Amino acid sequence: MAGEPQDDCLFCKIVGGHVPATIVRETDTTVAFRDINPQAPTHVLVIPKAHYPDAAALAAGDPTLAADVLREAQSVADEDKLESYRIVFNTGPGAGQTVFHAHAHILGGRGMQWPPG
Ligand code: IU
Repeated sequence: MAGEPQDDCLFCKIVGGHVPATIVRETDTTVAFRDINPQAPTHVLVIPKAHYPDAAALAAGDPTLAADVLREAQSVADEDKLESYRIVFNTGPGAGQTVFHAHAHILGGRGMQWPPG
């Protein structure tokens, strides 16, 4: 069923406390933790606790939860005092998605280039 935890999903395991992560924020519906391979001084992942394979599935399956993720992105930015930051949802392997549980990358604390690589 949409949103149910998946046994083989790393981020579901982080939600369940079975895989360690440096959690910076948690709400009833989301978890935010520091990326293990940071690409900027602030690099936090915000995930829905419910399992959706990518941002498109999340937005289609539970738009309110998608909005929760975006709201948490701003809270992460506020906590790290970021005036500017980037939210990235890699969607699909060709875009660099490697973990198939929807997640927003919150990147900040350094200058950013456009277009991204
Ligand atoms: P991607 O958009 O699917 O490529 O992002 C997955 C991210 O998850 C990537 O930046 C990894 O460094 C990060 N990550 C993590 O923070 N903790 C982990 O245990 C694993 C991956 I595996």
